[in-house]
Amino acid sequence: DDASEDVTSRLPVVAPLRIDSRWSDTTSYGPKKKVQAWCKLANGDWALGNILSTSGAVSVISLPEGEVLRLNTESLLPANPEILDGVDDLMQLSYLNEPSVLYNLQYRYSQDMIYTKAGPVLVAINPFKKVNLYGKDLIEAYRRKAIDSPHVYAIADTAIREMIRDEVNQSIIISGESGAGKTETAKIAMQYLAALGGGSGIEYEILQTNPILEAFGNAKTSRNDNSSRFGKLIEIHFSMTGKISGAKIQTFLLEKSRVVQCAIGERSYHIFYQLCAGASLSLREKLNLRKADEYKYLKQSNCYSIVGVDDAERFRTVMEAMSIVHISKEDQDNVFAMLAAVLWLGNISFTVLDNENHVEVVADEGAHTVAKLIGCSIGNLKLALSTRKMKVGNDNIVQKLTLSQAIDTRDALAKSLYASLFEWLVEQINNSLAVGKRRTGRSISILDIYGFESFDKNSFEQFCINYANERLQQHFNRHLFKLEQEEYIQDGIDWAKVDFEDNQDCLNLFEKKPLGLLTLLDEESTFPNGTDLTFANKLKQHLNSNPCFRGERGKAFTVHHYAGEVVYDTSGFLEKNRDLLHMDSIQLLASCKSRLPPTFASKMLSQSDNVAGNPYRCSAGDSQKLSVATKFKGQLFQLMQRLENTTPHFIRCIKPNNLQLPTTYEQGFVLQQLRCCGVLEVVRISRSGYPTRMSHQKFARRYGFLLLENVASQDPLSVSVAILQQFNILPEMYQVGYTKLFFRTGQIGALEDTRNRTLHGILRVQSCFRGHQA
Ligand code: AOV
Ligand code: MG
Repeated sequence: DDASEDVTSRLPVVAPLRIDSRWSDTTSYGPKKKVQAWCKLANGDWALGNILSTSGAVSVISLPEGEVLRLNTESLLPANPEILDGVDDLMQLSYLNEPSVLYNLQYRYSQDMIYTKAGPVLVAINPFKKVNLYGKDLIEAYRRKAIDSPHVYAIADTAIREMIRDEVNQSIIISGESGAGKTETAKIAMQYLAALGGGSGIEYEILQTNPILEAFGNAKTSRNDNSSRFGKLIEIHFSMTGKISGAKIQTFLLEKSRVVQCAIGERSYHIFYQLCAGASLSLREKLNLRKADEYKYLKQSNCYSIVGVDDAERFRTVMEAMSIVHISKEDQDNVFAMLAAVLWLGNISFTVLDNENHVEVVADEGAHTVAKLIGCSIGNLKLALSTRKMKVGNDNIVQKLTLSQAIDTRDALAKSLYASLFEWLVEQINNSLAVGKRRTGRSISILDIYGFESFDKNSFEQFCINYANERLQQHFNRHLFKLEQEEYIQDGIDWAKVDFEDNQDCLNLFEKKPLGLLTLLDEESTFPNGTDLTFANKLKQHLNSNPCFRGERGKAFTVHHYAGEVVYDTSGFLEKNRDLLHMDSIQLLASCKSRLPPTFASKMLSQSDNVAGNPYRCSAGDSQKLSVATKFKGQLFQLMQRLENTTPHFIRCIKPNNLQLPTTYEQGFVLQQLRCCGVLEVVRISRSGYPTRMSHQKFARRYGFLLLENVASQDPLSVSVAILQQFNILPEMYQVGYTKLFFRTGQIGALEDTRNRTLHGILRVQSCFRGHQA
């Protein structure tokens, strides 16, 4: 193997540490003539130029197109030698400044090498086109380690190996902003795990959950034609023999407002359009289905199709996938009936009865179809949507709803039906993939949540999504920076500290009690007189001194997120946070002789925390139910706890441009993402640090048998030192701590190979074979 004459492989894996982007010791007196350097152009991009002369503060640079610039010497940054162009791990760069990293990624990207390592982290740049990087042959090549260029496959492979080696659960944590490629990356990782752990057939079911959940949980937004509107953690379990034994999916906060409202140019959930385009004639008749543009919920955003997507065909794929995860044809039809009911609910209209704006439901095709689909009488439906039972003093009265109250009630019912349907689906899938209760220490979880979002108008949904991303960023920081530093210090290791962007302040802004965004939101949500405006004012009153917060005019406020500033409009915050479904609606559903899958109806009813007080209560505000934000926070805490108990593998997805275009790499846009996710710091820390570590005991146990002399009687530390010596591990490649050994990247890999070869007797077989030849 050492016959490889590839030049880059002879470069030291660990370049000498240069804490920042300044000129190195080789050019210690600053930029020199004939040296290449990065210069910042007026448009903010970096260009590679030759230094023609430099005299103190001013340098003269020639650019490739012949242009000559006079620049402030201070503003020049050193460029790496050509031999380092396109290295597959940023750690190999001699100069780790921003333009060098940008250039390296761009160089690779232009050759469809979309994956690059940044120390322990995999950076994936969205190609926005088909690339020849996937499939059976490549999976096999990665499995055999015939290829070692950075890839999602390689990450998944490491996860499997470490799971087996350490008997510790693993996680693959994928982050990046909306449209960066997280969901695609998660699927690619799943494919690898399925291929390696396949055999029982369950792997096929696991893969089929993707088209289902994407149909019901993804939608076209202005950022991404297939944007996930829910968070997802899939835990894939393995048996002792390394075969997949089952899986469990947990979802987080589905954006239900999309069902009843979405912005121009966006779409509601894919499944609605798929159903309208792909339903068979008999299903159409049964559900009284129309074309998508005849439904008000779908019509309002004036967008029905996605370029390159055939909704009818996708519908067939989804039905097939549902059958594979054992959802019966009958249940499937019931699911479709619920979808049709949601669509027809949107078409229900009201007539105003008096000058107080009280209304009555128009008993047209919409109302009749909904009643038929959910299995209630038209009379009950009309009552539930236009009146509310209340208790005033000792009297039970029935109050007529105003137009806006009725519309809210109708929409709340639609949202709630859809969200329950989604939950029901996840439950069915989990039943089908069920794993035993045993915790085996053999699972790999893949986390794919909605990415950071900043639109022209940001509401409660973005607030929650971005909060989740803050939490995730902290997990990333903790693992790659904080815990790292703490561990070195604890074990007495000599090590240069690297500063990183800590986002604790922003998390505090959200979570602090009693004066944090979430607590203040909950408080205002329970005040009978609370409005979005009083909420916004309260934030300004209490949080204006917080550096992560800024009050804006009117009902808006700005949060300084790790990934940038986002202005939130509080309109609708309180209502979305309360998320009330009135008892009248619940009772209506309870009365349905419904076609709903049985577990679904009972689920809706058992969600008593979704109930706005009892039916005879005056105020909807005094219920004891948990708010959406608080529930979400709890879910995120739980998620983090679960992830804490795993060995994490991080993948950072990067969006090369904001237009979803192939072969378009916008430096500034990429840089912004690299900066906020801390990729450069990760490389720096890995280069200066010792990412692999093992206790003396474990190391001695694992590799001791490779020693030529008998060491049985010696203590683990001495055995460890003997191993290090026998295998000629250079002193700068490791450090011996009080309890552990710390290694630079790549060192343990070589030892592992030797160990595996020895264990499998390959060494002996090979030498035997050579002996024959000779
Ligand atoms: P996201 O999950 O990060 O956004 P996706 O995974 O949905 O982003 O990717 C967006 C689109 O980019 C996909 O629909 C593909 O067209 C394209 N894409 C991404 N990765 C690849 C790849 N490896 N090869 C080819 N095309 C790719 V969001 O869910 O919006 O945060 O909430
Ligand atoms: Mg996604």
